Amino acid sequence: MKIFLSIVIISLAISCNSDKITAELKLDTMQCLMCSINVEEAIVDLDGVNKIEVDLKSKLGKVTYKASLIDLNTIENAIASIGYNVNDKTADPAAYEKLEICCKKPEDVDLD
Ligand SMILES: [Cu+2]
Repeated sequence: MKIFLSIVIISLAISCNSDKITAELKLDTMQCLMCSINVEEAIVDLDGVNKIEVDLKSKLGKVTYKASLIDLNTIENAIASIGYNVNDKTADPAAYEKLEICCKKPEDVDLD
C-alpha cells in the first residue's frame, strides 16, 4: 500500500511538470533596456507563461510556459504585435512605428 501511494504521488508530480517547456526567443531588433522591459511585459501576464528572461546583450530571451495552456506561436505573436521581431516572425509594422526612437533599429532612425 505504501509503495502504491508513493507511485501515485510520484506520477502526479511528473504529470504536473511534464508540460512545462522552456524555449529560446531570438530578439534581434531589441535596442535598449526599454525594449527588454516591453517584451517582458508583453508576455509575463499571458496565461500559461511561468517565466520570462530577456538578455539585452545577447538579444535572446528565455521563456518557460505550460504547453497545455499556451504555445510558442501565441507567445511569439504577442511579441511581434508590440513591434519586435522574434524568431522567424516579423514585427507588426504599425506597432514598430509607435516605438520610442531609441527602440528603433539604427538604420531606421533619421539622424538629421
Ligand atoms: Cu528600446
